[in-house]
Amino acid sequence: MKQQTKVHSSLRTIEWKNNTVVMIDQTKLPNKLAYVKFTDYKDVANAIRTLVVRGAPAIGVSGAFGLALAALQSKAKTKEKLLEDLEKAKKVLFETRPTAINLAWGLEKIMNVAKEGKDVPTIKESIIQTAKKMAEEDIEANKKMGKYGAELFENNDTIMTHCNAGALATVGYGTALGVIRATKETGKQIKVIATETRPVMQGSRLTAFELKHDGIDVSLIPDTAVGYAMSKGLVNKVIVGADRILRTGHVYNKIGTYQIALMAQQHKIPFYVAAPLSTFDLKSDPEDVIIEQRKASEVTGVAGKKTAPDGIGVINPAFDMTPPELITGIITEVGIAKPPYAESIKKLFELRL
Ligand code: RUB
Repeated sequence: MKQQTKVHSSLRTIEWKNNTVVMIDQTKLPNKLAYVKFTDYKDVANAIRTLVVRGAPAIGVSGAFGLALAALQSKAKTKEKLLEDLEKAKKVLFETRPTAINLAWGLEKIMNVAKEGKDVPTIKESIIQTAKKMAEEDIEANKKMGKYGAELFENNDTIMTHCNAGALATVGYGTALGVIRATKETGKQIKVIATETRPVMQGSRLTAFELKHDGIDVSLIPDTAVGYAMSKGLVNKVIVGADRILRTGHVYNKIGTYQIALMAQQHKIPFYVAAPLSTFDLKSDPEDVIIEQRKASEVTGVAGKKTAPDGIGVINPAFDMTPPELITGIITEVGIAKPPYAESIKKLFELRL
């Protein structure tokens, strides 16, 4: 029998407490673990826009909580007027970040609950209950994903990850880092190599913080050292999260994911993606997906200090697309999809029904 090592993250990224949304302010990490509280949906929208909360599943649930606040803020006396107020709030929340599909998913789910309700008080109550349930279900999905994913990793593996697909990108436990946590919980010894993830440093600020917090062995590398680490045999497997996965298995994730997948293929290193079904977009084609472009100052400076001359052009896409042929498997809460993805992803959704 394998030794059971319990590795739990005590970090809870977002929570609904006494009609207030409480979040970890991720912009303050790793220097300070600070929490912010919101009672206005516009502040939640601003928190999503400014990366106080980020990561696909976390912004999905934040959107739902934002609508729950909007419902409480509404002075509507009729269902029609309440739906109008909610539509207005939905638009503000939706426009914060365009690439992660979970945001649209979270907002749509709450709007459907609102439309089905019969009067103002019952709609408000069912929105709050649904949003709270979505938060709990996110953690459950991550734990299930962890169980499936743990089987893919061996004792003594060193696993590379990019960006932050951990407890901090979700409500808790994490997707890619959830699989790493679950692997550790089976008693397997594993190490993690985290990329810094320029320009916003989710790897060094968040992944390294979160893994250290949980006592998981983590080494940080510059994004530019991925080829070095792979060519020196320092990496056995790669696992990343996703912001959107199409029915064809095209994966949108943090900028830099594509080049890591290409290098993994060159070095014959398995490349896995972990994401809940709420990250899948079965309707869009690659040309429909909007890649968020972020401000130039993220690239022309580091930690508030200017590192580039004024008056130059900057290209700062937040995400890129990794094509299915570079992906070994996609781990979800209902199982693992393997190529050909058009068939295996369809099967996963049938399993859920
Ligand atoms: C986050 C990012 C993460 C995925 C993880 O980007 O790209 O890797 O969101 O999602 P940002 P998941 O920090 O700009 O939001 O947890 O589904 O794997």
